[in-house]
Amino acid sequence: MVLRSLWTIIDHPEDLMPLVRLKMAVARIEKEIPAEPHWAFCYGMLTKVSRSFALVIQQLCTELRNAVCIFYLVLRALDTVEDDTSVPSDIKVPILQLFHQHIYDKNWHFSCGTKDYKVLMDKFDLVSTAFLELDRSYQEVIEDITRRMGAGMAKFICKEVETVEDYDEYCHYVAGLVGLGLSKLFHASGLEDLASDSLSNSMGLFLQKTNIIRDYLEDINEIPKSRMFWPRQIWSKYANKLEDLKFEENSINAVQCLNDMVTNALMHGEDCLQYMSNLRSPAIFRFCAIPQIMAIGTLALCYNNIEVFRGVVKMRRGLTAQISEQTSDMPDVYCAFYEFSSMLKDKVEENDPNAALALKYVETIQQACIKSGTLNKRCFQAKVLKICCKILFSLSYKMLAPCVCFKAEVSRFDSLKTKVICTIAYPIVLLMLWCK
Ligand code: IN0
Repeated sequence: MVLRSLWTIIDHPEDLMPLVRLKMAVARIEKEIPAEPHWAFCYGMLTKVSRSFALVIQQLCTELRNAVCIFYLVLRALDTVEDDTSVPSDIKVPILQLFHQHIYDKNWHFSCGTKDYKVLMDKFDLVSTAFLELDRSYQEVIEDITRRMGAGMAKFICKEVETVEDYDEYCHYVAGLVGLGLSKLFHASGLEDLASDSLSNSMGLFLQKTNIIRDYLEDINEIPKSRMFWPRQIWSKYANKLEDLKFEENSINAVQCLNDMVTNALMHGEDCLQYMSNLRSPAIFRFCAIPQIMAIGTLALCYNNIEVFRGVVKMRRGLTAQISEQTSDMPDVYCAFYEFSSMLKDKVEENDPNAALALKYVETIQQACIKSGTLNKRCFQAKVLKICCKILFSLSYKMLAPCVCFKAEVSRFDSLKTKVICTIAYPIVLLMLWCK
């Protein structure tokens, strides 16, 4: 594990500093938890259930940050109820439908979920206490979205995702509504114009469809019962049962089905670019842009990749650290969307049944990036920087490694043992130097 991480760093030296700085940023926010017990619980919980979200939320001004933090935890709690397969449907449905009322009641309590989610549910009174301190305009948004999401989730408790229309409807309830809610919170803060429902919905759908694709294996292997979000209308073209896609003998069909799903998600890319380009506040912009870039990066990684059916396919942590450091304005987003969609385009095979449609969506995204007129300069600078970093790293590695390695003579530097020692020692020395 440690050795694999070291090889990844040797392969991608440009990841090293962003990773160290990210670690330090996480340590900083863990120290900066507020004093009042209910807010301390909420921010502590946020860091536990989602470290990267806890980081991006930090950029928002205090008032909006508190509202988004509570919105996130309320939605996570709703999700915990929906996800807990040990709760019978007749108990679950009314809880989902009435959740928007429970958030006002400090004495309401329902125990479910596991690990951190169980703690969130058991101490939900602390989330309610914090919710009741928010400005009324924020409370109204959170209440309204929780009501609509709870009703939508309840509808899908007894209903499978059959058609592509069902898939869009389900994703609207669990993620599109988050987009609508966030747009209203941004507007209530006075920092943004109110975005259209359609663009806000697309922001959520792009993220959620990416999660559903990436989490195929985790969801299908869920105990005691599989969770299935891939629409039958898509997978039935490639298999008799959704779980058959994970078996080796169905690899060709599995990858074609996966490509069909990725193509479907790509359709929202253009709307997301439009939504982000309308934002005015730099903090809100970064908060929105980082997850979107992660999503298109994940889609590019998953496309035509059988590993989705074998294990977890995730972007390198170093790359996600780089993205969160290097995303500050729209040209950065255009550059990332262009680069990741090019990566995906290179993986499209002519004989794939959905090749033409995938290429069409890639083209649409790339055209939007080109039209911005900011692409060439920014992307070129980023590439040059990356290449320089690689050259510098490999040069300094060759020069420093023999010194780092105790007793290593240049002639013996090529032996495998020496190389392994140097590979371990070099990043440590580099880190120590940098920390000084
Ligand atoms: C989110 C979204 C989110 C952030 C910013 C702007 C958004 C606009 C529209 C819709 C959603 C928006 O971001 C988080 C990101 C996240 O939690 N990532 C995970 C990583 C992962 O792999 O899952 C992490 O651990 O950090 C998100 O995924 N969702 C979310 C939930 C609530 C809020 Cl307030 C914002 C979940 C979902 C279902 C995609 C909407």
